[in-house]
Amino acid sequence: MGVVNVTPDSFSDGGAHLEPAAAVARARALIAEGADLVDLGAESTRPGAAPVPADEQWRRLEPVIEALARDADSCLAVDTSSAEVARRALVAGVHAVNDVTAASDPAMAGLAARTGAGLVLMHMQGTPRTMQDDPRYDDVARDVARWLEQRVAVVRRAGVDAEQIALDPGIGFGKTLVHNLELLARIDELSRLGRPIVVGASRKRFLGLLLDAPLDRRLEGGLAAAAVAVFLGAAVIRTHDVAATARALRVAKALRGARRVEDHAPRQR
Ligand code: HH2
Repeated sequence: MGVVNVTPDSFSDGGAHLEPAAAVARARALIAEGADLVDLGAESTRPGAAPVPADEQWRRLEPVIEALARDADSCLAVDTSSAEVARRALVAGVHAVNDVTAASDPAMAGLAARTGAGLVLMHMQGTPRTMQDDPRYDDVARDVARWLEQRVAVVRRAGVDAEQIALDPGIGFGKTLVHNLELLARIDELSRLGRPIVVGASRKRFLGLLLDAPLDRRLEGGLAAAAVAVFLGAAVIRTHDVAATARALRVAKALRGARRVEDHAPRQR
């Protein structure tokens, strides 16, 4: 899943794709690099970010979605927690909604149920404004899994089919460095929820802390995190750097496949 933020203030590409033509070109480039899905967002969710009104999100997104939806090979998601923005995006040709608040707006579940659109439910503790103020868990992997399980039950009751749903532990959303590491290292525990797991570690602050590196020197760290996540069973990697990620994931997937054979076949020497 390639990321295009049509925002002035996203943490890593803010301002770069605010002009519709730049966003469209970036999305097409990511598809050419191997993205199966492009995630279009118009509201930054970086720590401390303020909400963007639905009308402003749609003003930013509309020309971009209209252009991309005409492309035969584009598969698009909209990164929004506004059911109104999601509704307009789906009408305009988007296929899935990526909601970092896991359908906190009850209208979101109803919309997904009516349209059959894909729905990514992401875990966050708090809101972007407050989420990094001393986040706490008893056991981060278990707590996140339980919370996601509850959100799945809520949207299922609203009529969303299980097949529509993917789940995301929300790396960096109300988590310390240790929480993020533990979640990634135990990502296989989310598999028991029975839905594809999405992981977004690309360029995030925990990589900066580990590597003591600014945004433009976090690529290798993001690739390492993505490869481990896929090796442990993650199905979708959300990334700003598609070409490099696609290459890394081919290797990670091959290794995962080799391990499965090893698990089931008698050992031969
Ligand atoms: N991370 C960001 C935004 N949306 N969605 C999912 N499902 N998973 C994530 O990890 C995730 C997400 C933050 O990254 P970015 O979009 O690059 O930045 P910003 O929120 O500042 O626009």
